[in-house]
Amino acid sequence: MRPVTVAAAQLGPIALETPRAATVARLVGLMERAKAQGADLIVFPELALTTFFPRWYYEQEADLDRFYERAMPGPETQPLFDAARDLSIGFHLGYAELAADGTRFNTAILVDKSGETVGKYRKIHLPGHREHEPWRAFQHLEKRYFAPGDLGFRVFDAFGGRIGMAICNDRRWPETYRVLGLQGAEMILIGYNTPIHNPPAPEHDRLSWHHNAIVMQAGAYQNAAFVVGVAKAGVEEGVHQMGGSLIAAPTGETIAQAVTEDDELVVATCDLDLCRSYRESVFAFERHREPGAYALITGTKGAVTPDEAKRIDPALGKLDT
Ligand code: CDT
Repeated sequence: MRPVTVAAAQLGPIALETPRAATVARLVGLMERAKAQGADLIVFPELALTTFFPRWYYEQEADLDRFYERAMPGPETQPLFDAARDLSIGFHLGYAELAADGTRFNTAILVDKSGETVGKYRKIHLPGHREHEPWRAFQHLEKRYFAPGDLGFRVFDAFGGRIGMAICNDRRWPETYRVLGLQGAEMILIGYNTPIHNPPAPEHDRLSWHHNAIVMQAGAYQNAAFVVGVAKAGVEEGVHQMGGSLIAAPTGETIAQAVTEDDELVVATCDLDLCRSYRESVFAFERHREPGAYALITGTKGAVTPDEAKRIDPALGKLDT
C-alpha cells in the first residue's frame, strides 16, 4: 500500500474586490480542516487567489497586474507556505504568474509538507479568445492574458509517488494525460474554472458535468492514474461556474465528489499501488502502444484532409492504387 490522502479543496466564488489576504486566510482555514481529516495534500483550483478575471476585457496591461503574482511565495502568499510547514500538509495552488521577463502564465505549483516548492506547471491549452467579443454574455480572454506554458507536462516525485499537474482546459485533451502517463504519473492534479454557459456553443451547457466527469475518468483509466479535479464554483461576479470537483481512480471510477458549489473538501485516501494493476496489464504502454501509427498526433495541429494525412503518415496511403 502507498496511501496518499488527498483533499480536493473546491472553492466557492471569489469577488473582484476581495483582498488577497482574505482569500489566503480562507485557504489556510481549508488547510487546517483538511489536515484534521488526515490529508497529506490539499489541492486548490486554478487561479485560486483571485476572481476569474479573464471574464473581463482590459485594454491596459497595467490593469491586469493586480491579478498576478510576481513572486511565489510573496508577502501575501507566505502564510500558505507557513501553514504547510506548521501543519505538515502539502498543497497544490493555481495562480496567475507574472514572470521576471514580463511573460504572463496561468500557473500551478506543488508544495511539499515542509513548505518547499517541488513542482511547477504553466497551462498549455489556453481556451477562449484574444480580442474583445462584446456579443458574449461574458468574456473568456485567456488567450489574451496568458502565454502558452513553456514547461511541458512534467511529473514530480513527491508524497511517496509521482505527481503530474494540468490546468482546467488541459483536462479535456487526451494528450495531456498520455504525456503525463508516459512519465509514470500516478496522481494528476487539475484545478479548473468552468462557466456552465459557453457562449459559442450554448447547446453544450447542460452537459457540463457529464463532460467534466468523462474526461477525467477516461484520463485516469487510460493512464493508470488517480485524477483530482478541483473547481472554483458557484456564481462569481454574475457568472455561474460549475462545481463537480471529483477524485477519479485508475479504475475509471469517481471515488469522491463534491455536492455543493461552495467551499467544500472532497477527501479520499488513494493507494498509489492501485495504478500498477492497470499499468502492468491492459495499459502496459511498453508492450501495447504503437507509436508508429500515431504520426498525426504530433504531425498536425488541426484536422487535415485524408490526402494531407497520407503525406504526414505514408502508411495511410498504402492501399491506394
Ligand atoms: N479555465 C478554463 O480553462 N475554462 C475552460 C472553459 C471552456 S471554454 C471557453 C474549460 O475548459 O473548462
